[in-house]
Amino acid sequence: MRMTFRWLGEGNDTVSLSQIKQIPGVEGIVWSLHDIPAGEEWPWAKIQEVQSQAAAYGLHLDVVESVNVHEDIKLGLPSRDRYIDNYIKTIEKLARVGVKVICYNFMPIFDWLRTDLFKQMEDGSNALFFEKSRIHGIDPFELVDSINKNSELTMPGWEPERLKHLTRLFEAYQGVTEEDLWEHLDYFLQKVVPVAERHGIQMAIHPDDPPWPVFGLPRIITSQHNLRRMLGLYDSPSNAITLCSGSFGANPDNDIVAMIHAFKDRIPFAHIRNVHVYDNGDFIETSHRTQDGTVDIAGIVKAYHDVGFVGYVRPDHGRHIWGEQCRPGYGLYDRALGIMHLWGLWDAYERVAQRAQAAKEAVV
Ligand code: DNO
Ligand code: MN
Repeated sequence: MRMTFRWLGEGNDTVSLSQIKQIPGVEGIVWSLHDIPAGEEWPWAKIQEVQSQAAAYGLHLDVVESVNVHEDIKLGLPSRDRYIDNYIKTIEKLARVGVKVICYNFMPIFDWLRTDLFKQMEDGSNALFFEKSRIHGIDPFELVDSINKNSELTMPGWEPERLKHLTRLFEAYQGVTEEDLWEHLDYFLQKVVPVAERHGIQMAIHPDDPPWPVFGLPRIITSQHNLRRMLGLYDSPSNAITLCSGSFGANPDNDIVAMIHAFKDRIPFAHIRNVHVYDNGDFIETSHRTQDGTVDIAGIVKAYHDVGFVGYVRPDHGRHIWGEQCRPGYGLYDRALGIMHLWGLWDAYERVAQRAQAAKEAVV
């Protein structure tokens, strides 16, 4: 497994490249141009700027997260072709700086969704929290306001630019069903995957977070069954998955170990994080440690080890600990601790496998 760390860009992240460089085993950044609105072609100069910033620390740029998909593409509007053309031009440019994986998602309007960004925990830390019963009473407009007020920095997934047109967007999604969304994803993939293929890039869809419909908007990347359907839309290694254990793990019916075994050839990028799901369906983002949540992190790392995983990994959201002031979910400390948990597990499985191999050879 090749360890990476999300970096939100110079002046846009509380974590520096110099700090990232010091986390054991991190070889690259997972990056994006967060100030470019969805649908626009990424400017070459800005791509090169990140390239030289990362190069100064010997970090690679192999993974981009995300190139956001314009809402008109998800809505299937005639204007989508223009935005798909821009998407394709961006893919071609990213290939020129050696990008191998592009993570994206296909969630209408909202990316990840929580009811509380700083839920106070007993140990003094705080973390992102989702209260199932509250979500029904929440006005999405107020939620967007409170999320943007709570953070001075633009949060990935909640870019004000994207959310400016909320009313219009909600209207546009009236009557758009899950089947429509499947069709629109299919249309997008038929255009984009062949280009990615030509450039040796894997388009890796991120699951919906949480993996069920919110505010009456359809969501489709929610389960193993639907992942299979997604992969079937275009049979190519370039039509792939970002397997996010925290997003899928918010629904305890999802068996992430089974997903790893089922789709091992189509997972170039893994997000590994834990959540604790309560009996009433609420969930809190915990430390990455296996025992702290309800997602079987040790089992997941073992499954990746068992299938000989050589893809990219990153810790996902972390708690806010030791008084760190950071974007919700994207501090340095807890994610760095998460990495050490993942390495600890990986190294131990590696050692066990080596010993078993040595024992086998000794018998022969
Ligand atoms: C949640 C995060 C997401 C992710 C985007 C990718 O688990 O990893 O915010 O970055 O959905 O498009
Ligand atoms: Mn994720």
